[in-house]
Formats: sequence, structure tokens, C-alpha cells
Amino acid sequence: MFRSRPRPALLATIVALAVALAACGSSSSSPAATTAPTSAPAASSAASPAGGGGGGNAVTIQNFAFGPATLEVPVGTTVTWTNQDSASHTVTADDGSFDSKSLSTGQTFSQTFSTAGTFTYHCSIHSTMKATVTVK
Ligand SMILES: [Cu+2]
Repeated sequence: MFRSRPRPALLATIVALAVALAACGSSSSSPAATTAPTSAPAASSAASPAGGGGGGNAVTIQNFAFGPATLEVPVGTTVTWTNQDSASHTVTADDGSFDSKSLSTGQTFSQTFSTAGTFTYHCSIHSTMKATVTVK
């Protein structure tokens, strides 16, 4: 009669553990199945120039640098620069063919490239800021 006492407690522990494991297993498997199909194709749009009007013609000025530092666009593309720094910057062609003048935070500058070639540009305020637009 002494030995029958521990059994119900042990059984209750095992049942509780089994329920916890079962709940854990079923809740983690169902969300994984629903997220799988749609995630892959959306990520590439920011980097690729495909489409001609959307993602491949923007340059961000941030942390005293142009990003991307090398941008390749088709002839006829209008490239837009956006200054996201708290400091002012310029977008100035090395050959003087375009110049944004000083852009303060949040301001944009657009330049249409109608001839093929490699166009190097810089910030006239910070001489270390250099970048390239390749038009082809
Ligand atoms: Cu600058």
C-alpha cells in the first residue's frame, strides 16, 4: 500500500509533459508551412534595373557615401539621388555636365542620361565621396 502513492504523481507529470510537447510541436509546424511559398521573388526588386521605371535608378546618399557607388542603367534613364544624411551633399559630375548644387536632408536631384558612357561624379563638399553611373 505504500508503493501505490508515488505512481499517480509520476503519471500526472508524464501526461503534462506529453501535452506540452504535443502543443509545442503542432504550433511550430503550421506557421512554417504557410510562409514557405511567397518569400523568395520579392527581395530582388531593389537591386535589379529590370522594368525600366522602378528600382534600378535610385541612388541614396547616406553616411557620406553614394549607394550604390556604381550604378548601371540603360540609355534614357532618369537617375534620382536622395540625400538621407543630416549633412548637405552635392551630386556633381566630374566633367561638369550636371550639378545638383547643395542638397539638404531629404532633398532629391534627378538627371537623365541620354547618351551611353561612364559618368563619374562626386560631392563637391566632401572630396572623398565619389561614384559612377554607367549608361549603356
Ligand atoms: Cu558630401
